[in-house]
Amino acid sequence: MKIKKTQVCIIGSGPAGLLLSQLLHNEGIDSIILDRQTRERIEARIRAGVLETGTVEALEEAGVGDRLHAEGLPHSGFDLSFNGDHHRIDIAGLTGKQVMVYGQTEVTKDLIKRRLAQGCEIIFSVNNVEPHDVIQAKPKVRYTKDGETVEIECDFIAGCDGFHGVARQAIPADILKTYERVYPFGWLGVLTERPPVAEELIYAHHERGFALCSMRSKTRSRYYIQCAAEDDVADWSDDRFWDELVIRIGEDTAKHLLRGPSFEKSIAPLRSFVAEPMRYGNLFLAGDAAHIVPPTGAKGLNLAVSDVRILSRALIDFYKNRNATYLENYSATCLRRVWKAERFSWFMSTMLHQFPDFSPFEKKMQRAEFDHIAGSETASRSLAENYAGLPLE
Ligand code: FAS
Ligand code: PHB
Repeated sequence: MKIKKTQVCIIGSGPAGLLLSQLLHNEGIDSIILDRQTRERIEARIRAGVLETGTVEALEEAGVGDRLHAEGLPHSGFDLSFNGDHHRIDIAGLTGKQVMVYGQTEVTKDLIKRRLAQGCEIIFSVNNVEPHDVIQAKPKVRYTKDGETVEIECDFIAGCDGFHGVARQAIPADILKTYERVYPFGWLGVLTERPPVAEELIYAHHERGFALCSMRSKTRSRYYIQCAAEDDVADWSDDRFWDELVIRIGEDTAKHLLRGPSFEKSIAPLRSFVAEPMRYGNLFLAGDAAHIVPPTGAKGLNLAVSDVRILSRALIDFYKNRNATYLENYSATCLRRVWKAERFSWFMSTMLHQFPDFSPFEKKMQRAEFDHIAGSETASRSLAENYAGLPLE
């Protein structure tokens, strides 16, 4: 069996794995990244669209801030709409921060390009990835590629392999505790080469279901509508999608809507999920491998980045100063932030979506939540602080 050696073996070449590898490299720490998908498949994924300030700072530190600032759109607020009533959340006025609209697809492309340019070993299209000896001093990761079995000997394994990855499974069932809520609906998203309907994002509650108007640039729009969890994309023609979106965002907004052909259309399931602990021996989970949030709060990608900022700080302190304190505290530090993001994402999802089993009282509570936010600067500030990103510990 072929043997490779590195300091940190990273499973997953999504935003978490790529950013971790780059931040470690900046401090002279070597890593190898494994991914079961091809580079093309990874770079074709359409996912998040909103970056917190902390995420922008981390990407600048990783040396991929140029295109982000050249093409990204700084946003100072967004619109909450509830059955036609509107309330703007003034992020800049309430928090002094902005968010950056820049697609995760572009973040991933920028990070892969930089990692490869710096000679990082990213091994795509691997199979049968297996963490081994994770509680030993020298854990290993085995995989196969082109029929050959390879073993990577390392000091640490970073499980950045997403919700469906293998790293979380390396934590024994009697130690791993998971928490989950699956929502009774999904998000049907489309991309179209048309200017966005408004300058800022619109999160809309409507009796027929939730809708979100977002964007990727001044000429490319991203729209979502809540759909049944069992819906099939084939059930949704472009015309049916646009007609439904118009109803949910209301005529006043929709008169600015430019319909166009969708060039990406997909349905994403919604769930809240947390796995504890995020560390077992020399295995560390980061990003979707450890937690999932419904995208209503725009937290998924940003949580992955904050995990990586905490993990890279811990690993760097260990290698430079042989101080393992941050490593020991990694899971607890991340989880305090994760649970606050889970709460915010659950709150936004509960207020804005139609739940088939909601009683009339619960529907009144949804409206009351909106009215409380619209009527209280304190409540609006709390929402804005969570959306813009809570401070890193
Ligand atoms: P990722 O899932 O991005 O990356 C994991 C990587 O690990 C993948 O490249 C995968 O191929 C690889 N992998 C998996 N198993 C492996 C194995 N066994 N061996 C080797 N490699 C393996 N977040 C938002 O903030 N806003 C959104 O609108 C939004 N929309 C989303 C839509 C969808 C359909 C999904 C699935 C997620 C969405 N998210 C959104 C969340 C998303 O952005 C994640 O938070 C983000 O991708 C997390 O990054 P990673 O943790 O790196 O995981
Ligand atoms: C997106 O643009 O894809 C997007 C933006 C904000 C969200 C979710 C998705 O809350």
